[in-house]
Amino acid sequence: MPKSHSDIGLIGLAVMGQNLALNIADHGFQISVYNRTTEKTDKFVAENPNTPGGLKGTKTLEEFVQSLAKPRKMVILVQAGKATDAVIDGLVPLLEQGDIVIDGGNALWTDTIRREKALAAKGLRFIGSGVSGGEEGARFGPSLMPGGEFAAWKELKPIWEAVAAKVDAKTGRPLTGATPGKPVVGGVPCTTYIGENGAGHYVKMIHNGIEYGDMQMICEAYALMKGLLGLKPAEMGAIFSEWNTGILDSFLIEITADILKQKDPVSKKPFVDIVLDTAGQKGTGKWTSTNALDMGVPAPTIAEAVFARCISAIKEERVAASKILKGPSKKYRGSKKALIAAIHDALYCSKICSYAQGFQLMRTAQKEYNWKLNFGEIAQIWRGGCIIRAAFLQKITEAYARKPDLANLLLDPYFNKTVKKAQENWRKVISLAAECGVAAPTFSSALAYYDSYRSARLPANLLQSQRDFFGAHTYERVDQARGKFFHIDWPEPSRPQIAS
Ligand code: 2AM
Repeated sequence: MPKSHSDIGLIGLAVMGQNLALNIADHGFQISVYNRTTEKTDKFVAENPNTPGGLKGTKTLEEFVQSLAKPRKMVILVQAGKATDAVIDGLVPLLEQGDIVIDGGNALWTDTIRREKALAAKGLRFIGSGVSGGEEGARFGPSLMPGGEFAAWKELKPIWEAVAAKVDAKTGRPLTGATPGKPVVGGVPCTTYIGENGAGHYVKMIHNGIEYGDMQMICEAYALMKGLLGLKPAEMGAIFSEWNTGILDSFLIEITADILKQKDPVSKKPFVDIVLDTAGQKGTGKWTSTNALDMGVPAPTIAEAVFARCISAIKEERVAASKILKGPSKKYRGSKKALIAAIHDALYCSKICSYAQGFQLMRTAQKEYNWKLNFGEIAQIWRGGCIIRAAFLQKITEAYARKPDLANLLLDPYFNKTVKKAQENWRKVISLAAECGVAAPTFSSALAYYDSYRSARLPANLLQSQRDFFGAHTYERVDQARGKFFHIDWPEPSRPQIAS
């Protein structure tokens, strides 16, 4: 017997929307659905007649809104940007005080802040929730990062906790095996209240920036094994499978192993060998990097991962350059086993630096936006459902449990000790990469970040002197208190003057 009013509604029946709606219905919630093109709604409802909670198709926004129990809760899953604004504009006149609009798209966090404020002025509540895990995650358990008014979150919480991915309470391992109509039972849900207004979408963006870093770092490990050792894809697949049983245990390492073992169905060659080496991007890595520059927070490894995609995209130019620009002819002649172990360590150390940068960004943003982020919990809800899910995240949760106001992940005793032990290998890999001409932009950038961060004195003394020389930008002195600025009268440059 359908309920007179649905527990929640969802607007936007593209794949993500359909999957999230089915996930919600699988948990016994009745859900009303609406799509701008009605045929899609009809088809979707007709194709899924027997979900535990029930799907209710609606043909107009009015019908959709009227079908919801109060306070109404409705999830928007349409394209981020203009489409989201268009849907909100259509909804607002139909809503009543206290109703809750939830944007599950990949919105820019500043848009979420703007929308939350605009709706609050009308007595409506707005939650911007990051939804991570792609289509599979949406269907069987995503990682959910909601931001907005806390009281609104409490209304949404039972549904969000039910549909989120689950991890084992003791081990933190993702609980898998959900099938249509039979979701995972028990476990700790991969969702928690992130913070006010745009906090959820901000944290989702950082997740994606970290994801860019993880993916590129894995690609560099692959490039090094291929370039320095000449390994074949299947051999590398076996190595990644082995790595997946240790500290690198993660979704991305697991799928990399599978990809490297995959044969192309057409040519029967290793699949990766027939894939063109140009990578696309949708923008969240760029947003993360731009935000790092805007806030003046060093996140070079994440930015390098974005640039690595950019350089991959100029394929024709690279092919032309490859015929002109020569690299070294040096080959690696040492132990294969030792180098594989060193690449493993380089990957792990680089990963630690990349995550340290992501968490530094969140730490700075929370001050800028007055959020109170719980970094340990954020790492925890990334353990299941999302693309960066990894055993390693447990170490981050533990680090923040030890010291909630940790300034940088690298300063935590576990990470400090790990990098100390592994850095010889890390440095060996970077040296070899440079000597043999294999590009390893994120590995190298991460090491430079580590070496800069641990430097009590950087060459910026010279840089500031240059600034004072040509622009009278002043400098601070090592023998005076901070905040006192000096300038000296510099001599004319000694180079010959060019006559104008
Ligand atoms: P459609 O099926 O009618 O195109 C992803 O594109 C989803 O966003 C689809 O469900 C799409 O609806 C919806 N969408 C895109 N732009 C929209 C808009 N301006 N208003 C409402 N829905 C929109």
